[in-house]
Amino acid sequence: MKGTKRIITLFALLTAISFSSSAQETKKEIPLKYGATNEGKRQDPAMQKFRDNRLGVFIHWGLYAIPGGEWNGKVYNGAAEWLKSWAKVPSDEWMQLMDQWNPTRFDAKKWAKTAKEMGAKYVKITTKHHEGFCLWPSKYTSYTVANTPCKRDLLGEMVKAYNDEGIDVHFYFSVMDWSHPDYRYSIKSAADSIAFSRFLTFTDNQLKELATRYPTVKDFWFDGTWDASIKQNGWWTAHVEQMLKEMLPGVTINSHLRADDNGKRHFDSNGRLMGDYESGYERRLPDPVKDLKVTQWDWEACMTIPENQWGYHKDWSLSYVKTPIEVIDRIVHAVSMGGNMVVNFGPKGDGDFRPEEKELATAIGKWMERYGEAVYACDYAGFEKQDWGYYTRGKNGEVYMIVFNQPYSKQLIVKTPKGVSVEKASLMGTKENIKVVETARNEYNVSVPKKNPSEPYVIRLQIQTNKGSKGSYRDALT
Ligand code: FHN
Repeated sequence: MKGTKRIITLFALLTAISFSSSAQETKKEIPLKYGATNEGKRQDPAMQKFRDNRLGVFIHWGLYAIPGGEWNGKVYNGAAEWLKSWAKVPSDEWMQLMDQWNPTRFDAKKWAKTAKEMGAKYVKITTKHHEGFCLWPSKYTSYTVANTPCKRDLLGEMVKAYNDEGIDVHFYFSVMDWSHPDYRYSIKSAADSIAFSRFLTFTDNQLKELATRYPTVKDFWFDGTWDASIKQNGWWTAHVEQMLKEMLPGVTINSHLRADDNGKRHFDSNGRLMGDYESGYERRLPDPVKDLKVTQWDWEACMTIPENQWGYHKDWSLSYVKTPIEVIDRIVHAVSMGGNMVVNFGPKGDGDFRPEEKELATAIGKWMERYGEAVYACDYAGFEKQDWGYYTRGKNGEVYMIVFNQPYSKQLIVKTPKGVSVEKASLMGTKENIKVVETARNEYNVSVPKKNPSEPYVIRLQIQTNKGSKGSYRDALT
């Protein structure tokens, strides 16, 4: 019996040793040629500007805007920009839509004005979506605006118009290109490898063309990079990042582009973020309590207004459509965790926006005009999340409470970190001072405004650090 006990103890010891040494092994740095290039958050002015912008608009505009989700009389509920795939339309047939591409109502200046009035500080434009149609006259393919009845360089017009309004332009670019004969989903043979390397050269050429023709572009947002073919060519993603950064000093690049030596995407095999900011939050947001790790790096989320329509779909009744307050909630949610938010618009084939989108832009603009101080250039505040809404922190250390849920108690609970006290509170956009009562150690009741605002509102807190609570408190002995 004693012998058996000893064997069990020895076995447990050996298992523990082998577990702890394997834990140590996993901690070892994996040597990488194509891993992350930045150490921590970039702090240069271009990145700071990207971060301070906080609110952007996404424009998904391509041939898919013409059928708007319907092919041969059948309406497909899936994302409209994927219609070619849902309806299994061959590329040559799909590209015949180019004959109908004549957006007579397109007015870049109006688009830029709409974005400005909405309070957007930047725009992300689909230069080329998965279908392969280019909004600029690329000399590397015939599938471009130049070969449509429209003929104009629509991308160039947009870059100029948005820049004239002081709005930064970011380029969305899909690497996956359904129109290109050399694109491969995976590399299974030497022939695939040769074709795909021709495709990568074509892509390099298009990217260099974009960077040269439109040098004011501030960011490249890559998409369609999830296929095995790209993961097998992590070197190429590192090369593109370097190439664009050499051509356009200060340019920012999303994590979507990157794969490392082992095909790991977004974060390399050592867990470091690749690219300049994380771009994995599409139509979802990190949990404000459980996912605070995101505050350690820069990130940007993007969101559709219906559940999942990026390009124009003629029937929005097929899924839930977010209200302006729900969209504002998501913008603030992102900023409260140190992220940016990009709200998507899918203009029609004629170049106009649907009325719902115009109304939404106006509603967001109205709110941002009044409360934008709590959004632009703001960051994670470091305060414990409360049910009434979100906190953000301004550049001068002021803390904002953005209240979405009005409590019956008429008291908004604020719990401050150790050593931080709330000195004063005021309602943004008014001269009203708000009553603050310390209720326990590092806990305060902040009164709701005298008159209930009929919209989410912002209370500005004046806080002091290295001070803490004034009362003498004793924790319960339990
Ligand atoms: O497939 C695309 C989709 O159509 C859309 O462009 C979004 C935008 O973030 N990105 C891809 C889906 O992840």
